[in-house]
Amino acid sequence: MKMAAEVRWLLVFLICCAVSPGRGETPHRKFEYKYSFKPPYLAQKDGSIPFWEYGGNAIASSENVRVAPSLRSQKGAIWAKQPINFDWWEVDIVFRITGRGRIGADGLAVWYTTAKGAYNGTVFGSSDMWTGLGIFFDSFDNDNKHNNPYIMAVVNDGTKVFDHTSDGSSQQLAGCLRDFRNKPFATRARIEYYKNTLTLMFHNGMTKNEQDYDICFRVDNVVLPKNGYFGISAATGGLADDHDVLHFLTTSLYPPGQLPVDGHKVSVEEQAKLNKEYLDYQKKLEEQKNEYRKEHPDRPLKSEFEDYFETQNQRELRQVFDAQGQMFEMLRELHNKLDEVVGRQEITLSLMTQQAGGAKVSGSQAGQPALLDTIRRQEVDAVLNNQNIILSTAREIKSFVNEVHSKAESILNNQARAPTAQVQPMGYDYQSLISEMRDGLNTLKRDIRQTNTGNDCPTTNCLTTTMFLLFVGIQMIILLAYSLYRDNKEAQMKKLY
Ligand SMILES: [Ca+2]
Ligand SMILES: [Ca+2]
Repeated sequence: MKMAAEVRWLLVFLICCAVSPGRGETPHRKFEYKYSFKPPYLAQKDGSIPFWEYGGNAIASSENVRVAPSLRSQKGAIWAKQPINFDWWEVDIVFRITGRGRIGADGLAVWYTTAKGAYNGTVFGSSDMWTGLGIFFDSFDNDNKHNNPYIMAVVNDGTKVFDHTSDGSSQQLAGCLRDFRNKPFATRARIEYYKNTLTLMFHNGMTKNEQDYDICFRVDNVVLPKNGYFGISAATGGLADDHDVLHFLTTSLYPPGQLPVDGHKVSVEEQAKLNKEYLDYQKKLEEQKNEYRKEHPDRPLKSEFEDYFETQNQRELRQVFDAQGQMFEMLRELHNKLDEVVGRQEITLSLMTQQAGGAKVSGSQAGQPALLDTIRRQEVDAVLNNQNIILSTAREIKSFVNEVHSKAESILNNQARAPTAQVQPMGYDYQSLISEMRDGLNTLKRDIRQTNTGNDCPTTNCLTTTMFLLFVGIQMIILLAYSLYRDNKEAQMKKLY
């Protein structure tokens, strides 16, 4: 049942995906020429720019719009004539801010506001307290925090006064520190407002590569008023830069499936009108060109050849920039390759560590000898130590055994000597007894002889032989009994040992 539920959910998910193909897919794009300008023939002969109006100190030429020239206290602006009729958009501007000084002023602003601003306002040449979005390229460091040139976005609801003294740092929605002044190539900004996400990509003008953008900021949940006007303004102060805008290209963005259907119907009617407008414009342009050629018969030739000739300095500069551009390209390639190499190295390292881990477990042939060698040495040391210990203990045991042996020998000797020592007194006793008995007998014989020779006493009456033999027999029996008693006593003593 659980599996079935999961499968059902998966199906629902797949159906959702099929029904609304790619919420994250790239939007439909449509170039909006009515909100764009670009060279060549950016401005017409009369100085007007189709679908745009400019004022203040702004100057338009066929190549660019100089919104504020490098003179003191200049202000200018250019505004689209029509408000936009789409919700999401992308604006690509190509611009150059150049000046002789190390520091420039004041900066350039790109606007998207509910109403066209002034041509000589206080915020980078246009009106303060605007309603909508202002993107400022602020050259001059008013608050002296060494954080300019700076790019920032400020959204205003028509009530806030821009804080120039702090360079708008407290009011900015987002920003980034980028140097956009005096670059070898034109700087570019790509401002995208799509599904309430505002993104600013910036090209620093250091390379020829037109796609060399990096992100300045991306902000979600940005709500801008609908049907606003696009505009650009610029201002100079005590210091001055030329603020030139070369391209202003607007693209409307439509989420997939949201391209206006009725727009197509309208365009059928409008198309003829627009085609006519376009043809008129082309005709007018040709007429102007012809007039220009008539008025300046020598100019076209000159301008044609101007492209072929360049001064020494120009050539050197061009060569330097070309070389620099090539170096940048090579560096980027190298960087990419380095990343690739590092990635591969990491992969191989991880693989190697994995293998090493496996080798420890399985005992691979590569790691074995080194490991065994170290173990052998340790083992040999241990064995030697053990041997030494064993030798010393063996010596101790040997000396102990010798001691025991000598002691045993001495004991054995003592034991061997012991019976003689014990027997001796017995022998001595017997011998002394026998000698005593002999002495006794001798003295008895002498006494008998003396009595026999000296006194009249009858020998037979005094001591008869039977009496003598009886006496001796009794004495012998006593001696035997005594010796038997001694033997018995000794046997008992031995048993006790
Ligand atoms: Ca400033
Ligand atoms: Ca500042």
